Order: sequence, then structure tokens, then C-alpha cells
Amino acid sequence: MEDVDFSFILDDEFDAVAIAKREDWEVWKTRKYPAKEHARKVAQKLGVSDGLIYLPGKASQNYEDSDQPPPLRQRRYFFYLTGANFHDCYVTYEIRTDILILWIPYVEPRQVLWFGSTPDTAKAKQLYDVDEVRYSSQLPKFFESRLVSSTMLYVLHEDQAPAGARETRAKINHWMLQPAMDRARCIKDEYEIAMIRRANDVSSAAHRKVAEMLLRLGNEREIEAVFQAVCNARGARSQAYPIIAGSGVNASTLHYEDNDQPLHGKELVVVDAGCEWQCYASDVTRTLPINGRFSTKGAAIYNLVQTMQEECIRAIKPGVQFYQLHLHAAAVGTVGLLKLGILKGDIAEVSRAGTISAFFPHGLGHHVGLEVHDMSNAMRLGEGETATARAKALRERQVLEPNMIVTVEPGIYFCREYIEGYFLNNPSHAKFINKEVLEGYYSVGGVRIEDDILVTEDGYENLTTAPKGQEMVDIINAKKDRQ
Ligand SMILES: [Mn+2]
Repeated sequence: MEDVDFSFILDDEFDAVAIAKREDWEVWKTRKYPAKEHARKVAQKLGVSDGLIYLPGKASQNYEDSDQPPPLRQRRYFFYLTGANFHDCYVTYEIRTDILILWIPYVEPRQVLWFGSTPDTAKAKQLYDVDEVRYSSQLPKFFESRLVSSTMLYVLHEDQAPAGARETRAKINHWMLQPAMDRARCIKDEYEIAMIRRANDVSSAAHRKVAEMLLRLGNEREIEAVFQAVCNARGARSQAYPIIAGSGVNASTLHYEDNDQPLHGKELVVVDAGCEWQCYASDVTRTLPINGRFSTKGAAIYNLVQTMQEECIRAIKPGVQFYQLHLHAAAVGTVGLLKLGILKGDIAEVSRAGTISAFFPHGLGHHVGLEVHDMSNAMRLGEGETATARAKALRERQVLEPNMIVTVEPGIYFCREYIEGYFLNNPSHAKFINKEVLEGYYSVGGVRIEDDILVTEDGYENLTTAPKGQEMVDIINAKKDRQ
């Protein structure tokens, strides 16, 4: 469509839930990032009473053979201990004395003309929850006095140890800090929850606007433009991951990023998009009927995915193992596809064969925080961990605790290459799939619905307010009725 009306970016209507939270937001806006609390939490997870933690922030650097820099994406582990979101900083935390120091670059006045000012030490001390702010030119001297024979220096990676540290008698530990910080980051504090809630409010407003404008949009890239414009206009200029707007068969490509195909003639579009708020991510997916109504087959798949999602969300509470929820979603999906005749055979046998993974090929969800897939590092094989030990550790890390934030994002996809290439070629799966019935569903493409869920003391709170289901369909068609 040629003439997309972008005047909506001036529109300031929030949905009812967001308005109710607005007062809370005025309070959170004035709070400092809880860096000191985070430093203490990390020390506690390290389980030591002495030692020095050191982390460099993102260094300024231009693109190769260019005088232009990429946009800043602060190092997340550094940010967790400072809340400082500008280039060329460092942080140190002395565990025994409990002293957190932010080291910032000194910017000469004549450079300010070109690049604007970063805060000076006095200003930074007001802005950040640290004990001291010093210029980074003083850092070598600081290390000289601290890196003595008995000191344990904790760094994230071997190559992040400060220059010259190896020549001192201090011991460098590069394997304990990251797992400790991952354990700390897994459980969100009030401040972090407020940021993720805010990111979700903005993303939800953007998803709502996509639904309102959908009947006037003609290409996937216009969906991307609408989503991004709403986020930018509301102050969230970074997306937590590349926007996915996949229509028709593109919906069955999980990480589709081209976003350049016409919507005309296709049934559904999967919009997986979430902005960041002050480095904290949101992760939200909606699947919309392009012409405002679902076909019978499209509705059947949408309703099935919705049931998978609702049942799993309702089951969320402390003590629940996330993998059990995944198994539940897979079981609901299996029963649903048997009813539709896409799967066939004995339910126990189909379930045992795991043929549902032809249509629901990914996990049910993941943690959300400073990364959209938060703590994915924590899921890697640790040093010396056997596969069995890893499987055990994985299960333990998956037990839900209060103040974790996880996505619940079941999906059903009809990706011809994937289904034919693996499942229909494999007799142990092919016997459970009705090819003729399946043929009629390829045009549905795929459905995914994704919300961000906060685990509470006695259950859960859904942080995502983007419309879905019938409410979403009504919003898509409301504009049509008005015109
Ligand atoms: Mn996700």
C-alpha cells in the first residue's frame, strides 16, 4: 500500500492496563539502577568473602575502514553491576570492603563539541548507585595497589583481565564469575521487573497498533515500520532482537528476517517483536489474520496454539519444572492434531514417537532479562560436566522460582521442507502423519503466540498486554467498520 498514514506516532493512547501502571512508572523513573545490590548478590553467589571483581564495559570503536561507529550495545554483565550505558567504562568491586567503583573516561571539553558529554565524576556519582566514581586513567595505579600476592581477581573471560595482571602475583579466576552472575541475573529484583514490564507495555502498544492498521498494510515491511515507529516514539529506540513479520509460508521460518513480501493472498502473519527498555528486553509474538478473519483451518490451528499457551501459563508457579510445561504443551498439541486428522494412530504411540515435533519443533520458552534469551550461557555444558550431569543441572535450572521471568511461546508450523525432508521420509514418523489432510494446512503457514510471564509467590503475572484471540480480531476489524 503506497500511502501509509504515520500520524499515529503522535497518538498517546495507552491501553487500560498501561494507564493503571503509569503512576508506578513515575516512581520508577526516579530510581537509580540497583548496582550495589547486584554487586552484593554476585559476591554471595560466588560464595567468597574476599577478592576483586573487574569488568570492562563496551569500548568505543568504529566500523572497519569507516569513521562511523555502530550503535552502542552495552556489555550486559558490566551493565548489571553499574547501570552505566556509555562507552569506555570499567567497574571494580572489592568484596571484603564492599566498595563498588565505576571508572569512566575523561572527556576533554573540546571533544564535547563533537560527541556530546559523558558525565563527569560528580555527575556520575549522582546518577549511579556506586560508592565511588573515578577516571579510568587512574585504573592502572589502582591495580598496582590491589593486585598483590593473595588477591583473587575475578573476571568474566580470560581476555578481560586487565593489562599487566598476569605479571603480578594475583591469581586470575575466569571461570567462576559468569556462572555466579548468571545465577544472580536469573532472579529479577523489583527494579528489573519494572523495566521489563515497561518494555512489555511499549511492545504491547506497538502490537496493538499493528492490529489496528493491519487492513491498510500491504507488505511485511510496513508491519515492521509500524511496530518500530511506535516503539521509537514511546522512547524505546532499540529492539531486543530483529523484528519478524512473516506472512503465509514465511511464518513457518522461525527466524525469518527478510520482511519484504506482500501480504496479499496470504492468510496469517506471525509478528514476533519486542523492544528494549533501558537494556531490558521484552519478547512478544502475535499471529494475525491478514484480511481480518481466520479460515476454518487457520482458526483451528490458532485455537489449538492458544489452548497450549493458556494451559501452560495457568500452570506457572514456583516449584514447577519448565520442561514439564513443554511436555504438556506437546501433549495438548498432539491431541489437537489427532482431532484435526493431521496426525493419526494410537495416541500413546504417537506421543512416544514424538511426531508432534514435526509441527512444534522448538522449546516452550526461555528466560527474559538483559538478553532476550537470558542466561542461555547457563545452559551450556560446564567444565567437566558429563552429559548426564548436564541433563540434571539443566532440569534444576528449569525449576521456576518467584521473580523469574519466562516466555511461554508454543507454536504450530507447516514447513514443507522440514516436514517432508525429515518426518515424511522417516517411516517411524510418517506412519503417524496423514499426508492428504496435512496438504490442506500448508497454506496456514504457522501460528505462534508468546507472552512474558513473571513467576510470583503463588502463581504468575502476565506482563504482556498485547491483544490476542477474539480481542485482537475485533481490533483489526474495528477500523474497517469506522471507515
Ligand atoms: Mn521468545
